[in-house]
Amino acid sequence: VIPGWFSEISPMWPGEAHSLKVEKILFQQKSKYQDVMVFQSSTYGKVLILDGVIQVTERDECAYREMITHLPLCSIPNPKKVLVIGGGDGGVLCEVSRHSSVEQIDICEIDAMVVDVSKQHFPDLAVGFQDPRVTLHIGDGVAYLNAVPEGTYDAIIVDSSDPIGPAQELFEKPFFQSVAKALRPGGVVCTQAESIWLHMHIIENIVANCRQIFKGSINYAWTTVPTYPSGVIGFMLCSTEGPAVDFKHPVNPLDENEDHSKAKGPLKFYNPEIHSAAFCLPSFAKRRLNGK
Ligand code: AAT
Repeated sequence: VIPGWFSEISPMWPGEAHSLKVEKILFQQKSKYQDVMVFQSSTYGKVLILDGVIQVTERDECAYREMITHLPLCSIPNPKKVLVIGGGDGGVLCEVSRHSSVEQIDICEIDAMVVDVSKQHFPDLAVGFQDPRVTLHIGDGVAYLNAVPEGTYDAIIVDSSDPIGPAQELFEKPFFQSVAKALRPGGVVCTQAESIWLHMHIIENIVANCRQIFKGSINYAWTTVPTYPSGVIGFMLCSTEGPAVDFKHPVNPLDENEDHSKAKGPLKFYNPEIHSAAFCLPSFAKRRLNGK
């Protein structure tokens, strides 16, 4: 450990640790669920850390939040009811609210401290909570989903932390089963699905479970986020049986239906070309995920 630097050390990426130079620690407290820390870095803006793992940096969070939101929402026509699990910083909510077709946005975040800390230190993300379509539920995403009536949502976005800690169950088969039940026919889910460089075994397990559960399309996509382990992070996209969804060819381009009333500023990362490109996998990953 280098003095004055934050190093992201975890058994999920043994033998390596990305480091950021710390200018100042702005918040540090233990919540009911995890250690919460915010610091000012010298090159990535403010950084949110949960249990020693980087969740958000001001500089590169756009790549993650835009992709995890618009990959699913631009793949179906007229999404109306959207559920976000995790995502207590509010960044994903900002992106969902760009979609003018959306009428209802529910979010279930387990840790109220994440929401409070975001309101205090990441106002540009927490502004997502101000959209009148948003309802915040504080609680476990697993329990929340089990109580949702069948067929409720057009899209579910699982913006969850890694499977060590409170998010563990969000990577397990029963969770994907309740996601499928909560979606309408032809509804879509997009979940945070780790790195092709570090976590092929986790990804293979998610893909195997989803193949059994989702009778529509199943695709893995990825994007680059410099401060996430290995610099890339992926998403599992699935649709339920019903109207066919072709994730690789977006049918709902944002620029045509975008809600400009909130003056959010233009998208920084997502565009229709990068949407389709996100599903192109390196050969090693393609072989493993296609079972060849
Ligand atoms: N947009 C920021 C990126 C995240 S945040 C993940 C959020 O999921 C955290 O706020 C965490 O408190 C919440 N969370 C964890 N478990 C649950 C649960 N069971 N139910 C609801 N919310 C939960 C993800 C960063 C990925 C990091 C990659 N290394």
